[in-house]
Amino acid sequence: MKCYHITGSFFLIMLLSCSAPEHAEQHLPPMPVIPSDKQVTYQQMEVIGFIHFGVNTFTDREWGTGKEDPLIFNPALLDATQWVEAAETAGMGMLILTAKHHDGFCLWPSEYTEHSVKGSPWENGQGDVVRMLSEACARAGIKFGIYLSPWDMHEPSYGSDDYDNYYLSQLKELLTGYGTISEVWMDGAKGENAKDMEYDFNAYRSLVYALQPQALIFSDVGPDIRWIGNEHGIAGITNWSTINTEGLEIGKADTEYLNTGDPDGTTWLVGECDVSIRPGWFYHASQDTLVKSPEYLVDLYYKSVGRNGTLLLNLPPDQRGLIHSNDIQSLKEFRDILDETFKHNLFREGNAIASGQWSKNPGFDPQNLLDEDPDSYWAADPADADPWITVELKEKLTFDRLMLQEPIRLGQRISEFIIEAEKEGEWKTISTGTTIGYKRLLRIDPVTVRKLRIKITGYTGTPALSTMAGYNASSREKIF
Ligand code: FUL
Repeated sequence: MKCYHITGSFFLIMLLSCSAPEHAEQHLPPMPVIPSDKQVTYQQMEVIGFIHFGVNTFTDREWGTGKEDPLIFNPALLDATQWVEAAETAGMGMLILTAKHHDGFCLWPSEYTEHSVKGSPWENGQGDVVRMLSEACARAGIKFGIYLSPWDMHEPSYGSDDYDNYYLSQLKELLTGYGTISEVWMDGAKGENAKDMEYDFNAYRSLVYALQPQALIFSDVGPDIRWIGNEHGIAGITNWSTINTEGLEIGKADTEYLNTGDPDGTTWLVGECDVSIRPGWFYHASQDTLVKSPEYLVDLYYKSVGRNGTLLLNLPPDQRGLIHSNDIQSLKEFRDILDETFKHNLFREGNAIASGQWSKNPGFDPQNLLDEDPDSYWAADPADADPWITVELKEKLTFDRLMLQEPIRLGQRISEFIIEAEKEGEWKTISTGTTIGYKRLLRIDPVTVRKLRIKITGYTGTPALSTMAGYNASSREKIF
């Protein structure tokens, strides 16, 4: 919208219409695909924990056989509160427990099988790990989720049509007996004896939503959370929360596609980046020295949360039923490093000026980028082809980390951006990127400047940003 070469009252009218764009709406219209409230709350947790525990812990295996004797399950010091404390140390908002892994052994006394804690010497067969952990999470105010493996090596009906009923009955026990279940984790792993059987995922999902409507369901293809396509905890450098699930099947989806999402996707599925703190998912004493270092975990945070995903980090308790001190030390230092890096937003007192804004309404003011509220945002004037925002800092400052956020309640829009800094009167590119979404963290070489700007060069809808923040990395950070 240009207003040059116009004179007199006509000029005045045009000037008024330029400075008060037609978009006087109070709200930026949302994109066609937006997250549900529960998906937003889930993503804001950023880091969550996985607990792999069961007969494999006692056989030193990753996958069992289904023939394990429940008598081997005897974690003499099991303390779910210690697991929750470890999770809290790392700043996790939820713990997901392997209520049943592929071997079929149930960590709760299921009515539908004898292959469970009931047959173990632990607490004289009266124990219930699901109950202990769900209660410990509730006490600490963190969320609780379950992994109920569809693959079951022990259950005789596995491979036949009757199996879905068995699975649904167990799911119902877990969904009705243990308070709020915030995430239900399902994978598509299958035994050789089930080649012709299809899991009835639709029925599983319907039951979850009927009994716990607030629960989020994870699988390769959602319906709330999608697998990120690898078990290394790494999201695509480009990562859309939108994706097309049509034709995608659990266990058969293209992992590259899951890793990056799709700007044209018709479904919102947050990408969850699962990885274990050790090489294995279950505890093995031989891996006590192979616990991922705090620096490595921080690097993973940048590659998951910092790329619009969530980090699902597995903490396997040992045969005592406790999380090993090496793992706890790493978790603690992981959080210390992150806290140190992100403790002070250097842009907080800066001044933001934009190429334009959606409307004069202060709700769209560029200054909203510099506060700590993820819901306050700037939205561009749609007439600007390459909208930009310049941030003038209160003085010359040095920073080497940048954080960008989109107001994702309105969808994900930005596909390409450039960050420049003013050095000796010239704008120099200091970073470029693609998607932003909930959070994009950029690690750059340190710059000392007064002014920087972001230019948004690609977008699928009128661009909006809720955060632009600058930090100085803890000296303990490393890039792997
Ligand atoms: C996979 C399983 O096969 C692994 O054992 C582990 O539980 C991982 C998180 O999911 O599907």
